[in-house]
Amino acid sequence: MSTVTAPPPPQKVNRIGLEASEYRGLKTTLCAGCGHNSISERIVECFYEMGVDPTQVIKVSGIGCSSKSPAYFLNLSHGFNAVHGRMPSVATGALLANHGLLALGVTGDGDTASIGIGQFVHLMRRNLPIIYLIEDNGCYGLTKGQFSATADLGSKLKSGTPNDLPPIDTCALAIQLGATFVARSFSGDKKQLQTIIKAAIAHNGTSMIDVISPCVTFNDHKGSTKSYAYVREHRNELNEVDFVPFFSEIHIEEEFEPGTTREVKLHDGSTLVLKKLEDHYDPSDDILAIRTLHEHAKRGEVLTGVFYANTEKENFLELLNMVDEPLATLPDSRICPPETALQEVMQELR
Ligand SMILES: Cc1ncc(C[n+]2csc(CCOP(=O)(O)OP(=O)(O)O)c2C)c(N)n1
Ligand code: SF4
Ligand SMILES: [Mg+2]
Repeated sequence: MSTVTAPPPPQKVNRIGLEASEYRGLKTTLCAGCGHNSISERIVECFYEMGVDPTQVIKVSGIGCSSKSPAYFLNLSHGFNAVHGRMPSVATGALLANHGLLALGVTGDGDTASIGIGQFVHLMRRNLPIIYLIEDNGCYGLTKGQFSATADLGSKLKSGTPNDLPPIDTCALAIQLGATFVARSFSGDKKQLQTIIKAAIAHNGTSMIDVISPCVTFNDHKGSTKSYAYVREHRNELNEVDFVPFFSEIHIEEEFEPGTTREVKLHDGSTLVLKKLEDHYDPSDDILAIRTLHEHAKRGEVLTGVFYANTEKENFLELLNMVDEPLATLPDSRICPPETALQEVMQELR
């Protein structure tokens, strides 16, 4: 009697024919329960669901537990682990060489707001097309939990020592400097974080996302304002966010009640839908966004949502008026002008 082996069950694939497993990375070595691990999972889901070609992505990071996390997602992508706080210049160089890549920067609050603040501010004012995601735990997790520059005034270390300096609000700073998509989320909020990352993938310009991501080992105790308990208790959502990708069949008018939402059309034709906005909140008003952030911070609240979206401003690469083909793909004959071109220039200068 012959035995018939059943064929393996069909694997689910996305719109470019890849399985979710092709978006994963190595097994994490971070602490169990670290917020950074949840963010890695969201990145895998979003890039898979959006059908991004992982071979056309570059992951860039600095130094820290957060900056280690690109090893745990998108194994098929390019990657560069830069020096502490110096990821923005590496990312800028990579995109100047190959603007065909989708850049994903993953960094920490120490990497960004402490040692890396100089590079951060210049990245924001350039509006480089990059997703810049801060895994914000208010401390230097990798070096045993010292306060970073995003730690709140009065927040306490495990030893009970209070922080006596005011925090840098990376979102307010990014808006003031020129980033064109600015949001804050929480590693424990799967739906909000997924929506914001998908919108950032569709945005053409700098998407600055600050994700509160508790460090369970050094900053998750009573007295810390970056603990799971504190964020859950003091969280206030500025808006409920929904995302409709350009390839989806869903029509926004059918999904949501008219008049209750504000829609932001993104570069690739996708739509970000903002619901339940605070009274008359306008996400294209940068001054209002900064004021709103300061007001909520003064009340000790952790405000999350999409604060600012500007889909009109040209990005850094457009501003430089670069050739259409990525520089990395041009032959030497087009990158190095011949001897005669130099002679012509010299002639003009005589
Ligand atoms: C030039 C330099 N200075 C200091 C350090 C030590 N150091 C390594 S990681 C780190 C802070 C990391 O904090 P953060 O970016 O918030 O990442 P987290 O570990 O909290 O995710 C520091 C100070 C270093 N590696 N290089
Ligand atoms: S030390 Fe903190 S930030 Fe680092 S992996 Fe552990 S929980 Fe995460
Ligand atoms: Mg940190």
